[in-house]
Amino acid sequence: MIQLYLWANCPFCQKVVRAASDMGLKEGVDYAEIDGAPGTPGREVVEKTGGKAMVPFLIDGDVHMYESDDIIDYLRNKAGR
Ligand SMILES: N[C@@H](CCC(=O)N[C@@H](CS)C(=O)NCC(=O)O)C(=O)O
Repeated sequence: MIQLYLWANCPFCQKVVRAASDMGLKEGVDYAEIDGAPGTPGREVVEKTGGKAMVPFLIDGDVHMYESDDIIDYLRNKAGR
């Protein structure tokens, strides 16, 4: 399943979640939401996998993505809408 590392305080993360919801994507069904706030285990995964301390971050198999607009485009293509 697509993994989205997010931080509740982050407006770019909020934008991604809103877009996913507008596409009809469901957390826990179409993607997994993981806490990527500073100091969390999720943030460690973000840094180790992508090399940057930044959220939102998407992991889908070998696909890794940091830019919220790229993530939204990727979800839209995956969702086919
Ligand atoms: N260009 C990125 C910007 C993302 C961004 O600036 N995220 C901030 C949080 S809102 C961040 O991760 N800052 C580093 C940190 O929190 O440690 C995007 O559009 O997704």
